[in-house]
Amino acid sequence: MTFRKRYTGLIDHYRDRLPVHDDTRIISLGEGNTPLIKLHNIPDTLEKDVDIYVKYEGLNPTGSFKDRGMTMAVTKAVEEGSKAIICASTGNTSASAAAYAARAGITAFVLIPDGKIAQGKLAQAMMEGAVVLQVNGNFDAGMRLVKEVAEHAPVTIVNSINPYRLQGQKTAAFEIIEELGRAPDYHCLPVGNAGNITAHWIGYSEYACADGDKVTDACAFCNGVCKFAGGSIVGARPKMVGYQASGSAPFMRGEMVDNPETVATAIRIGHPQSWDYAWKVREESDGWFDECTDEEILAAQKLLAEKEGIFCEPASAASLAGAMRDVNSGKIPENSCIVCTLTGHGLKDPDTAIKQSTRPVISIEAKMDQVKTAILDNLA
Ligand code: AN7
Repeated sequence: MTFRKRYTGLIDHYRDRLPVHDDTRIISLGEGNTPLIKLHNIPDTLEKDVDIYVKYEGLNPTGSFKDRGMTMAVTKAVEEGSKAIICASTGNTSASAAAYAARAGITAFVLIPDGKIAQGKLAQAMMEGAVVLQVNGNFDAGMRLVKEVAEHAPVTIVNSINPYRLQGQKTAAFEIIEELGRAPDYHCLPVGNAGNITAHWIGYSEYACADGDKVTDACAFCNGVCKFAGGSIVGARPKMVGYQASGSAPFMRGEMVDNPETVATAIRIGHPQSWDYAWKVREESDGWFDECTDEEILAAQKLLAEKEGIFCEPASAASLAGAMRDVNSGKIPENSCIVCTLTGHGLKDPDTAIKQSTRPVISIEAKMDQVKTAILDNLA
């Protein structure tokens, strides 16, 4: 019998590319190493022939991509002697911060917009012992408070303005390149604060440059914390495409949005923290931003579940909704290789899922004839 080496998280796996020391105590829950799933049924419904892969980040330990950044941010916070972390969050960051703080034995303070986070995320933060502060205001208001309080109180911010977050999140790009043997032509993501699109660009850029060289473009993003190790297997980088919800689309409006609204509460963000980085990513990658309506987002979420058996949360489906539209319009050309990041798990937001489900739940008596009838009525 042969044993496969136990996977122990992305810091262990990409140690030579991340800012940790040999004796750093790693705070990990086994994050990363998520599946890259090739869609089989949805591409047939499109007007052009393309390959679409989804990177199912909902399969991280707390159900979202935030864990990639949080393992780094909390590892470094602990290394630097911090006893408490703090974040503002639309839900997923708070769930992740709470989990990694519990693992490390430190305190997490999370500021969430009152009544505007999905139930699963709130349940996680509460169960994992975070101090939950419901703010009578949106994410942007919470973020302002967090930045200010961190100047006075002994707390480390673990929002994506913490540069270690992006370092952890860049590993998703490494995994994609290593599985495809190349970078995709297009990488589509939902955009809120624009930390994740920036992190992916850092990852692709590090992989794309020659051995030992620093890519000045990419290194401009890391605030000096990157530990670039070199090693190229690809020369090309993808075009980065960011999709926002129409009601929360500051990158489309060209300015901050003060009252963002969308059913995709994860990206209900009007004042993105990585504003400048994101424009730089768009420019350097020759990509673009676009917006999806709530209807398009929910339709894509449902299509993905019904046609492929993959359940993501509404915000995540913006990547697929936008990609499908851009394939049909020809903006993404025929024969392209496309990766869409599914940032969070569908179970995060059961309320929205049940509300938009059109399948009837059939109530029956515990009788055989009623089961048989239901089967005969519903066989495809
Ligand atoms: C599922 O949890 O900002 O563009 O506070 O949860 O890197 O902000 C969540 C963001 C996309 C946007 N998809 O990523 C938070 C938070 C999901 C998310 C995003 C978020 P960024």
